[in-house]
This record gives sequence, C-alpha cells and structure tokens, in this order.
Amino acid sequence: MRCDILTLFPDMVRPVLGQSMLKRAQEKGLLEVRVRNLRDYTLDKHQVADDAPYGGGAGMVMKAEPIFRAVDALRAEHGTELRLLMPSPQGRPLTQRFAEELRDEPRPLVFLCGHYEGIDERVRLVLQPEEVSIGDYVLTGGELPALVLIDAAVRLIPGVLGDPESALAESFTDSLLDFPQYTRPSDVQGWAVPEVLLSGNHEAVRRWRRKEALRNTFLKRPDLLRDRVLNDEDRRLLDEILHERTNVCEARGGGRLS
Ligand code: 9D3
Repeated sequence: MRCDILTLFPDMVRPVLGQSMLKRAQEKGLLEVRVRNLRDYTLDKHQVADDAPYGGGAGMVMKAEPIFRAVDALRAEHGTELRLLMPSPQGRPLTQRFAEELRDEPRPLVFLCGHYEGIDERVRLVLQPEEVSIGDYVLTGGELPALVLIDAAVRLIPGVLGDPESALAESFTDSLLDFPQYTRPSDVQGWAVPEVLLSGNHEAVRRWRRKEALRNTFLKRPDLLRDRVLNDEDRRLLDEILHERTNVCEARGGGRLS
C-alpha cells in the first residue's frame, strides 16, 4: 500500500507513522507513506498556504493552488493514476468494508488533509476527491482521520499483524464484539481468571469465547445482532445467555474469590 499525506501539519502525523504496526509495516515493505508539507508547494516568499474566507467570517481557508501543485507533483513522481481521498465531516462514513477496499487499492492513496475552516471549494470541484468521514463528531482537521484510514487498512494486509491466526480469528468473530482477555497472574485483587481458560480444553475455550463475544454484543451493541442470521451454536449460546440471572457486564467471568 502506497500513501501520500498532504498537510499543513506534517508533525501531527509523522510520529504516529513511526510507531508500532505502522512502523513495522513500513520496515517490512508492506506500507510506503510519504508526508508532504503543503507550504512547500506555495510560490510566494512567505509560503502562504491559507487565507481569510471570501464573504467574511472567522478563521482561515486553505488555498487551492498549493494543493493542485502538490497533486501534480505526486502524479509526476508516481507516474500513475492516484486515488484522491479527502477526509471530511461530510464524507462517506468509514466502515470495515471501506478499510478493505483501501487495502486492495493498487493506486497510491493521496490524503488531502484540511485544517481550519476547510479547503477552498475549487479543490473539491477540480480534483473530485472521495470525501471520507470517520464519524459524527468534530475534529480540528483531516490529519487524524487520514491516520485512522491508513491504520484500519494496513492492519488488514497479510503479514502486518505478527500472527496469521489474528486475522483468521477476526473473520470468525466478524461483526461481533470481542470476548474478554486475561493474562498472568491468575488472581488480580481477588478476581480469578475464568476456570475454563486454564483447563487446556480448546473446544471448551472456543465455545466460552464465542458465548462471551455474543454476550458482549447482545449487552453493549444489540444493533449488531439485529439483522444477523445466527447458526445453531450461536442461537443455543445466546439462549443460554438469556436464561442466566446475572446478565450485567460486571457479573461475569471468574468472579470474586471469597
Ligand atoms: C462540522 C463543522 N464544520 C462546520 C462549520 C466546520 C469544520 C470543523 C472541523 C470542518 C472541518 C473540520 C475538521 N474535521 C475534519 O477535517 C474531518 C473530520 C471530522 O471533523 N470528523 C469526522 N471525520 C472527519 S474527516 C475530516
């Protein structure tokens, strides 16, 4: 996956790209990200990349021409078509399906990150980028959303997550919430690890995890179950859950020791 991030705030994204999975993916050659400062594509001596809005009002609007020049430069450098993405609160909402689509995109992904009151409308009209939102809340700019999009797509590339089992387990729990995880020690402040997880019985562990994933989903995000056809096992597990007395998030798992 190849990405270019065009921004007035390169330092807002660089440190994130140098950590954890995004760093590892680049080291493995599975991800190539370049960060460009839009100020470098201005022509005036003061490198002005934003200006006051026509019609008045607070704040600044990002100028169109530095963005056009940056995109032209990237087209020339890559020598291919680009996929232009503009993080925007008005965009298509990000979904797991869209993350998969970005992972599978052969063209370089170019993120046009707005900041302040936005970008001159002519960027949208001329370049016709795909607008993408990461949710219905207001941020300060498109930089964090660009990183969210890259992160969501990159972790789906085979070989990025160390363990190929992680990806496999994911398709299994597809659109269910996670089951609870535990690690050493077995007793933390009197709270025990559920016995089944120490049993070594892989089939019992698998069943318990499936049940707890269903329970979490039923209790916290019932909307995810609404339009889902459950298989026999899931229906049986959900039925068990519904017949338990202690159906609250806290009353689950190992339970308090004495
Ligand atoms: C909705 C508020 N807008 C009306 C005056 C102004 C505005 C505020 C903040 C426009 C853009 C922004 C910066 N946000 C993004 O660039 C952004 C974003 C977001 O704020 N929420 C969710 N997804 C995204 S993607 C890009």
